[in-house]
Amino acid sequence: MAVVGFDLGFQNCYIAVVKSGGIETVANEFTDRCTPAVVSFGPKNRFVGNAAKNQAITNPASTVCNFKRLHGRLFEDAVVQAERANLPYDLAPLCDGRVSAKVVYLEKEHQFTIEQITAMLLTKMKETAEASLQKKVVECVISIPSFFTDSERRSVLDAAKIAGLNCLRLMNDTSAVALSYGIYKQDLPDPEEKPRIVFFVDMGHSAFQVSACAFNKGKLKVLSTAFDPYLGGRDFDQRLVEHFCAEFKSKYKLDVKSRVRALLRLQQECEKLKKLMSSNSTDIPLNIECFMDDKDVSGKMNRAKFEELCADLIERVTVPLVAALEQAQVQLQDINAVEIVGGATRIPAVKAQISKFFRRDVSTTLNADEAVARGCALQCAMLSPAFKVRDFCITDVIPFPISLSWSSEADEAKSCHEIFGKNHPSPSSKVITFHRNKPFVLEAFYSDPGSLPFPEAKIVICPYYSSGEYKVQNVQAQDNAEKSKVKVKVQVNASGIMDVTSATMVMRVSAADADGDLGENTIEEVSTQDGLDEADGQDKTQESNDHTPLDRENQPTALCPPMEKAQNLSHSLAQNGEFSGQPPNAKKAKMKVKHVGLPIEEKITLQLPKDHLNTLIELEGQMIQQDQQEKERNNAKNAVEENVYFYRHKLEGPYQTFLSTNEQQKFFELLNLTETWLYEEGADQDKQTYLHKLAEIHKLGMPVKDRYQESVKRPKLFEQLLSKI
Ligand code: ATP
Ligand code: K
Ligand code: MG
Repeated sequence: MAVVGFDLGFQNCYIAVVKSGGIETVANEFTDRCTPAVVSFGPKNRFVGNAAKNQAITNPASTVCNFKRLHGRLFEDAVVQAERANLPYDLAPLCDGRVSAKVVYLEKEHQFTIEQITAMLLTKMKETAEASLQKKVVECVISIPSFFTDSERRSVLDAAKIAGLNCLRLMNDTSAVALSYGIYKQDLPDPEEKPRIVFFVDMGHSAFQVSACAFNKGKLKVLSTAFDPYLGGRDFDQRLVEHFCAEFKSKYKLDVKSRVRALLRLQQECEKLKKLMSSNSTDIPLNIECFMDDKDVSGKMNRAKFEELCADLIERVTVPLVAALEQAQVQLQDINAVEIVGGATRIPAVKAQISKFFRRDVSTTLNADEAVARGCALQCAMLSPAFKVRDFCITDVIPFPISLSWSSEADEAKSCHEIFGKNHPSPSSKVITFHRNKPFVLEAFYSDPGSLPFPEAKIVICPYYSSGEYKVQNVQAQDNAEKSKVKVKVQVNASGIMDVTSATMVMRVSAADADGDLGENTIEEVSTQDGLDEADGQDKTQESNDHTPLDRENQPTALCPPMEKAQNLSHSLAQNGEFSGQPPNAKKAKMKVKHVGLPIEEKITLQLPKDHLNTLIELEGQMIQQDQQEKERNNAKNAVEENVYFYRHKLEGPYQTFLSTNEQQKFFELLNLTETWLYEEGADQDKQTYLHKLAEIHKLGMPVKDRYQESVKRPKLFEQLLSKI
């Protein structure tokens, strides 16, 4: 099994794989380790990554970029509308209200869902990984921002499915970084010792994230995460763009924003300028030739002026740092290191602000661009049965509090119950006990919509506020007409996705029945009223006792024992007066019961319906084929062209004496005709036509080539023969 990690950045994507027992970042066919998050649509094929980025200015309306934050959102969403105002291509609603990109592909208008667009990017990254590993890639781990909500996470997982990938886990960016930091550290404190506290700070193109982590030998525990989902490198670029737009308006009377291409060029130049200012504090010129109306423009900028323009952005850096520190409940002096990653932390003022807040130098021991992908690959290796990875249990946190609501049996009024609080360890699951005699509905939602990165959630109840509805079916009363006890398991899995995963009805059975085949299902009763019974903490995490981080091939990993059970929730909730469930250990009299699994009908907010997902998987397959055919067609065309030049060159040189003047003349004629044809009607033909042309050339060329090669070989053979005599 191939082991692959994908950093799905807003601007830059990276691929890391396990190769020869170590983690490697993979370069694509342009020998670039970064794959730009851009998908462009042409009349015959798609372009993804570097090739797509090259189309950004020439084909802006069908070149899709800056799309990561559109995942799991409706077209109407304020965030989507804000993004849309700055996109060179258009967005449109699908019939279910979700957002799609509207482009021209194969000379027709197409609407692609954001899942499809990300799938196209993943397809490309998958192919790059496959080319490097020389094997098929299916399993992978993909990074996402820690503030992604349920619907955003599900949307990325659907994208992976469309690309034919089995994403074993979605991993929060900063947790992936923390893993790549911790796993190689030989000197972490023992489990019973005070942990080493490290803060990881990542500013990318679109967002700013920070997490506080506690490390012990074999253990990484995320203590808190905080973020500003709307603060990233692009906001700094935008300040420069605004500055020069105003300057060019007064200096050249140009309305830059009225021309997409000019604006795109200015954005590119401003980003370059921003990067240059990171290593240079003196004046830096900005020159763009033929910018608009054939006018050249120029300007200049320096770091001090730039920092002035971005003063409020730099101030905002502190806010999530304060939050992460407070929530982690650690003191500044307890922090052992502050590691920064992400391209935008290279901005000196951003770095200085982080450093000022923590009152220490920040460390840059990790590769700022590749740490996320490497962490994902490490996690993938840990989840792969084919690799043996050093002990490392990862506990992440839930970024936003999650509640369930249900109506009580007596009245229909719904009550809400917080199941997982902010920074609750993740993955995690809990069992809730109900007493019911008919089917009932549970609704999952975020308890604090104001904290979600969806501005409008504060005003109206938007769909993201609720993440799903689960109907527990087939519930019925006991034989004696009493209500049945129903145990429902609620889980936030390793990818940070919430689900009601199972429901069972506890049926009392008579002694006679119990003597039958119910042995295994017999359990002891626990509590009596609606309420949370137990929290069974962390899922299994993979471990072994090995001391090198990675051992190659086919050594099964051992599972580490389940983490100590999380604190019993029924107890603490009961104190709040919300639950009156008995402590789980207070057992009642023994009773024979059987557990009957109940079907759950789920309705996940905003998720692609399954049959639709299958259609999209098929469509992606067709587009991959289309790209492949176009590639083959192009290769065939190139082969014709190359052979025209090859034979012409050879006919003028070494092949000259191997054909008659007549033959030669005929051959030259064919080559000239073919060349002219290539520029005219042959410019755009199907593969077969090119292969036919190629055959015509070879028909004349091959015999000559053979004769020539024979003549070269003959004296050599003769020599060999002579030497043997
Ligand atoms: P996100 O994490 O938001 O999804 P991303 O992972 O694609 O985005 P990165 O690749 O970490 O983002 O960072 C890209 C940003 O870093 C861009 O805004 C880029 O201009 C900026 N950047 C890269 N190098 C430098 C530099 N030397 N100085 C200033 N900014 C830089
Ligand atoms: K990145
Ligand atoms: Mg990033």
